[in-house]
Amino acid sequence: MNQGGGKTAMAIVELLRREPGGVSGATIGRELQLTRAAVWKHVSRLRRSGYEIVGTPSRGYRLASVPDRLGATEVRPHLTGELLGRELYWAETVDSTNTWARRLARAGAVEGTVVLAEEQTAGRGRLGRGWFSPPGVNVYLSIVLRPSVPPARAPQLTLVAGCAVAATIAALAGTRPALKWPNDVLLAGGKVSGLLTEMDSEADRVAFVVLGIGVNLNASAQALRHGVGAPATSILAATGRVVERAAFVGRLLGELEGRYRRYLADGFAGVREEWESYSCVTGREIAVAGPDGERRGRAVGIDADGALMLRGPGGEMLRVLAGDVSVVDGYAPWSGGVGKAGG
Ligand code: BT5
Repeated sequence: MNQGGGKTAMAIVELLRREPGGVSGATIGRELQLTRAAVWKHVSRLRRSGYEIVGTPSRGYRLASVPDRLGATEVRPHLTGELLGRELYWAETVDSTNTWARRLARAGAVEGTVVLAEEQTAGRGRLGRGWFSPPGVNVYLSIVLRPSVPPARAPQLTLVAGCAVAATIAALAGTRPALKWPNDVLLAGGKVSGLLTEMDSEADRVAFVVLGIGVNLNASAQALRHGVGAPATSILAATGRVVERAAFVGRLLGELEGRYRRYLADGFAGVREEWESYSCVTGREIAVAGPDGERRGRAVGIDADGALMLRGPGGEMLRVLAGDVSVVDGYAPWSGGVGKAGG
């Protein structure tokens, strides 16, 4: 496990990206103040780690392809913000990026630290559930945040992040997903993404939040059918589009950074309307299985704090802070049929 991507290697890749026609070793050396031998050494190392760099006598070095990996060297060129991703950690395989990020946060990791893995061997959902995390096709990332808000407000970050995931999918998959309170993102009949927000708090303030995001990008429908015991999909399975994973991560972190900053400045109110615009449960007859048993009613929407509001059978309003939602009015918009949705 490392932070991946030396600074010089990253600078060379950036130069090569900027000059798709090729750039001479002498120019690289001049710009980065390296000897030709040092340039050659870095290029060789990049090649060994999967970068296809073609060398021609006339044009110098040309970047032919970038490895499909989520290391710092691959992700950094796609970052647009200043906060999220300023520290990037990457691993080929890890038990859970959330567990890893929590460890880093306890050891003092700065706000905005992002942890990525190609594969998780013990990816986690809520309440001890698992997250199917096959290697090399999806996104598994966790972000360390240190918002100065009371602990009770931390769950709002799940909704903030849900909007960012939905906006990123809408932009890169060309189709608008739906949000199911509190932490599911749904696309064409299945769950495409799940969020797991975990917190360490002191008496009356959050010490840190680890925001975990799993998104199925290029997993096949078949793999998801075998790996998940509930309706699941990926962007590829739902739309036929292959998504470049590093570009997706960059876009997602940018979308999230903007919303996170607005949330810190203006509170949850600014997020609420956008969240509602993606909601697939508002107006539906639903059941919520929560810590205090099951509650039924018609979903009215989320309130100013992000709690789910239901109108109960007797017309009374119910306020739900946690639970699993399923639609019971005979039509589940994400499953295309009757009954309970997964997640
Ligand atoms: C979630 O929990 O949806 C939160 C998932 C968070 C995963 C990310 S990946 C990066 C970070 N590191 C982690 O270890 N976790 C986070 P929940 O609402 O409890 O839903 C879990 C349920 O979703 C499972 O019981 C399955 O039914 C279903 N599921 C599992 N893997 C899935 C997948 N890859 N795609 C769609 N659905 C899945």
